[in-house]
Amino acid sequence: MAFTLPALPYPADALEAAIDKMTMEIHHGRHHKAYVDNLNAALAGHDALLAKPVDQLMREIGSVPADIRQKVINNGGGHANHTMFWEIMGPGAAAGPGGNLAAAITSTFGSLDTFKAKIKESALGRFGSGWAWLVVHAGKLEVVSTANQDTPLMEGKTPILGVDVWEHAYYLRYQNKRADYVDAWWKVVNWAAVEKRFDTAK
Ligand code: MN3
Repeated sequence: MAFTLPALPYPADALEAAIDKMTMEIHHGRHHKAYVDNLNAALAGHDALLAKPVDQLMREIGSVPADIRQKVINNGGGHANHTMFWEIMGPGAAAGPGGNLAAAITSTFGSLDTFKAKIKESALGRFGSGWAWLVVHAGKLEVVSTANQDTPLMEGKTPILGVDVWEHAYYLRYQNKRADYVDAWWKVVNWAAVEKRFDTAK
């Protein structure tokens, strides 16, 4: 058993409203692929760990031997984070959430706009590389940020939306303008997929 790179669920040019085709190709085909390859290399010979779904592997990071744990955090986190990232984006997406998620965002943050502002603050506040997340923790929504490829799964939190703020995610079109990238990114959020993750996480 080995981890494999999942196919993008849409063509690489499908998210042009926010992310250009070349960025998608390099991000998926090289960066994400490298995380998968390096994760498999780190876990060579550890068959029980290779057999776990990646989200479970990351939730149970304490069971990974100490000598390879940081490699698994970096590359297993990279694999888990990017797999979710592709799934919660899509072309022609709705402008905002519906259903239970819309109600939970309003009751937690006050409004969708306030929630988006919190994600932006979190994304811009992350010095260097990392992610801004909407997670479910103990049944409640929280906005959190992580460095590098650290995943909220390692803290017992379930990410349901996340924006990659590594420069490789936006540099070709936005260069140093991370704020413009985050503003544009909402155009390609697949809210139906986020809602589904929310309903499952609760
Ligand atoms: Mn990335």
